[in-house]
Amino acid sequence: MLPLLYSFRRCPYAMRARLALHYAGVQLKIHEVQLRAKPPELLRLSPKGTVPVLLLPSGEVLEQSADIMLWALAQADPQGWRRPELDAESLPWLALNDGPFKQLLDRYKYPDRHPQQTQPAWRAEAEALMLAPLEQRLARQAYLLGASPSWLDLALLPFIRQFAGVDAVWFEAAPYPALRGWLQAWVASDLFVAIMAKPALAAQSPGTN
Ligand SMILES: N[C@@H](CCC(=O)N[C@@H](CS)C(=O)NCC(=O)O)C(=O)O
Repeated sequence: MLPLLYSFRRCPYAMRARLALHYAGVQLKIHEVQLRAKPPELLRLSPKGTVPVLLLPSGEVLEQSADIMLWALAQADPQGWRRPELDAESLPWLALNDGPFKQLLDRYKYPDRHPQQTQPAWRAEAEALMLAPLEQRLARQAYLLGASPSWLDLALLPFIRQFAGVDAVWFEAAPYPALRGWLQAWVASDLFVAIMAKPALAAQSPGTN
């Protein structure tokens, strides 16, 4: 039996899990779910009802994207992307991303649901919190933790991509050239292209795209 990943193609958390699993060369089955109609077996395994969820052959269930990434890299890490000696540096970035930045990203993306501020005001907060500090880092080093890639690049990439996509014209002209270069290179990578491939038609359920 192979590990089974419950995933949603465009979910940034599911994307980071798929990135790590693919990088590690883990053989698995992917169950593409519809968030509005989650399969009952997923909710039995993980009542909190978010994706990604990884069911291991042992019966163990990993319910957090970061845990799935770390599990994947513990299986294989061909290019040394885990870098545990840098956890003190990387884990605060992960927490910042998944907490306050994700919240601002949702507000920037759906300003109608968050009328306390204008969309540019939400964006400016997110820039100060995340984009400007990331730009500073990437102006002096090619990847988030130094001269070579790490799991932190994979963990943050889908969120920065989503942020960039809210207003691509704005992002293209924004004062973040190093971040833009980093994002473009990852999005063009074989790894990213592979994890965004649409599920084979035969495996698709009606209504997915
Ligand atoms: N902390 C979780 C967050 C996962 C999450 O929020 N996933 C979203 C999709 S991007 C989800 O499944 N939301 C439930 C829903 O929309 O019904 C993780 O890191 O895996």
